[in-house]
Amino acid sequence: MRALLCILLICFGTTCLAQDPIQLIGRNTGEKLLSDGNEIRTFGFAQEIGENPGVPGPSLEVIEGDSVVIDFWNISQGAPHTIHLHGLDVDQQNDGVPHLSFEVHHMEHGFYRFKAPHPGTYVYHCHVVSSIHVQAGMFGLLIVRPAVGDNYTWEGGYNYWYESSLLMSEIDTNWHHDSVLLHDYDTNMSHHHVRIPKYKPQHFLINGLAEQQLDDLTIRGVNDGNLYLRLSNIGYFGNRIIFPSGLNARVIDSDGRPLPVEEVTDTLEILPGERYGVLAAPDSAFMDEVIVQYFNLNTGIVLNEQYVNVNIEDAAGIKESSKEVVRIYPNPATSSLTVEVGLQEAEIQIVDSQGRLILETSVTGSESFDIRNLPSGAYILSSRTALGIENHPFIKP
Ligand SMILES: [Cu+2]
Repeated sequence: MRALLCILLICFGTTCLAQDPIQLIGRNTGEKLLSDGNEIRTFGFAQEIGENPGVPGPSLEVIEGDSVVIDFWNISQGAPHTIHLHGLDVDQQNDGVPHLSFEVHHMEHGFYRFKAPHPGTYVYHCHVVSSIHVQAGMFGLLIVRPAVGDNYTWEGGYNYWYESSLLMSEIDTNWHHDSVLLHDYDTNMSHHHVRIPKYKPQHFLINGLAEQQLDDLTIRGVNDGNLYLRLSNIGYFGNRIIFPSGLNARVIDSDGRPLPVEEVTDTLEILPGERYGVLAAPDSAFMDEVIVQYFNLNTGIVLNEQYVNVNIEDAAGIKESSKEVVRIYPNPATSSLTVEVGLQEAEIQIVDSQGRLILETSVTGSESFDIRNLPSGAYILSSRTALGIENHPFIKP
């Protein structure tokens, strides 16, 4: 039985680790709901046909050393698009700068290939008339995770319990009219003259959200474990990030490289295109906010502030039970399987030996599932909580 479980775990593991090409679809007909209730037209990246491209696009994750292929399929009409891997060490051919690399036209596929270099936080974006296409929504986060493991900043770096990514941008709705978005484009030219309105953003975003929409975003942590923040700016304003002093924040990496000297600070400025890694080591439980200010690069004047909730929990109870956040019994299980979760909520999935999803639900406390109709065989129940992912193999005789 143990051998069977090992084989199953290996199969299960490989499905997770397989380096299939990452599919990105370019679309010019996105819609974005703003915090004031208005909808604007956007360009953007999706991962499925028919999916509204998000602003930002999907966050991509790869592992250091992986051979990565991004299959970019442009299904939109009008100007071509590209994918520029901002800050990543890739060769010129795969760098997405149109006249130095290649453009992907309507109904074409473009393949970007690279070996994932330094672990860190990067941004990808379209590089065709980039001032317009980035503002239109064609950008997203790219995280290179270290080969040593998910919860490390890099090999020999820091271990952390929680992480949060904040990607800042702005929106000027006057740039989202067809007169700007449907600009002329001549593929033979490396530079384009496009008339654009003066940039006066009215919306200041974090992960595409602003104002009351940010209630859905919380930076979580515990009072005796590290919390890693990935902070990036893809807007045209500068960002000043103000951390609650209880976070004991220090800047440890920048643009995908560890900083030679770490800086303990409650305030961090991020200029357009920059990314920073901040390690927080809170020593008490508290609730507060991270303040993000957006300032004009020419005048230095702060035009707007947004707030992200911070919730640092007391680790005492959580950590005691963390070796077994989720417990399942009996095993083997004939008629019912009970899933018991520690202090928090768990998202659980049961997959069969072929990796087929049998059940997906969330559990708080203890819940029993009727498994009389489940065919005999080996299964894996995987659970995801704020403390990580656990895999629990079980047998239905
Ligand atoms: Cu584009």
